[in-house]
Amino acid sequence: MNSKKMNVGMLGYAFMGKVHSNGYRQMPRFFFPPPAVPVLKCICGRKEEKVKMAMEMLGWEEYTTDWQDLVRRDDIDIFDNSGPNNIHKEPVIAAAEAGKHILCEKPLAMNEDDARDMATAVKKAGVKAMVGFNYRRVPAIMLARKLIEDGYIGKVYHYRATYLQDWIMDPEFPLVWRLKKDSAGSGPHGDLNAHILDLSLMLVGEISKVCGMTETFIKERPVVGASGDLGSAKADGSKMAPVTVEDAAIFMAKFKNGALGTFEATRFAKGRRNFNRIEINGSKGSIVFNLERMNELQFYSEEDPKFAQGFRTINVTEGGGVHPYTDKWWPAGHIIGYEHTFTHEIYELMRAISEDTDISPNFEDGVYNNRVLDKVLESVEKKTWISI
Ligand code: SOE
Repeated sequence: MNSKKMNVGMLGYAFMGKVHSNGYRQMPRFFFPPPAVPVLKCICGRKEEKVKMAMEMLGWEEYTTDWQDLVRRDDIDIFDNSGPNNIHKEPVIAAAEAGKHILCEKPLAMNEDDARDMATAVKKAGVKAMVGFNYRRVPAIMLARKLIEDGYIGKVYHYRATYLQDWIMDPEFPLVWRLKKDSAGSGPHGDLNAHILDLSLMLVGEISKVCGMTETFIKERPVVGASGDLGSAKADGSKMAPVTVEDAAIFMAKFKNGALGTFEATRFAKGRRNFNRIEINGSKGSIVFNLERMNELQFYSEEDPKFAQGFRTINVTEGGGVHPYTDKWWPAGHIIGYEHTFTHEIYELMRAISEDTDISPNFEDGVYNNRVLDKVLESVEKKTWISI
């Protein structure tokens, strides 16, 4: 079956570049027949020797170090920005102006104003544009939304989310781009609160006001050496520089529908590698999702008989259309992982492009996300509640 082919040009070759490449390769094989076949045409990065190796390792046809050329090539249909946050805006706007459809990693931008410029550009260009909030594509999260929308937990009172990591607790860990305000915009706030904030929009709705607190526990770190290799910092350990983003960011929120929200993002939760946990409490029941047990959803219902009430664990892998995406992978009980969420994301992107249907999360969702993130930081500065 010869489905339409769409050439992809991607900026970035690190973690997100790697997992997006896997998604492009896997999607047409598992979502068969695919809405379109993504061709891994050209991968782009600053360091030629590294991006050349990434081309060979990840299965791209070509490589370049010139994103300005890449986004304007006539033979590129989709531009995927998997680069650091400070190079989301300019290449995405240039690609949209050149008529490319877009997949941009989260957070959409460094701040709301930049996000708004990006949303305006894609709207004016009339191209499809998705933000890479991949956890929306976890089957258990999609089941949580169904349970909430169908009234199984009643009126939502609480959204309680923690996204905990611990990868930078060693004071010797060098000053990588995620720890610099001019390249990341913020620390775990824009990196991790962005995710649990996007899921709150999907599961509960919009927020009306926020109040936040941030802390930087380690104030300065070794500078990464000229080679850019993390190990080079040890060699140049004499050079230290200030950390310009937070190590932890916590905020409270009031949702427009009256629910209360608590959000916690940190890279200093020793023992938590990528602990993204959400609990939602309603008038008739509760839901708990934990990324470390990604194929399961915990569900409590007051409508169970009194002698049998308790949090049940649903294995979200039933086929036959019972749970989303599962028919594309394995039989019930054979679980999927983190990387499958990106294959789902790429399937939805290419389906929306091929069928000319709406995309979610779209750039307006990205603007909302950056706006709330900015308002939390404003509340930290002003030490008060800030309306959205
Ligand atoms: C690092 O914190 C990171 O790679 C995030 O940037 C991703 O969005 C998250 O899914 C995993 O952790």
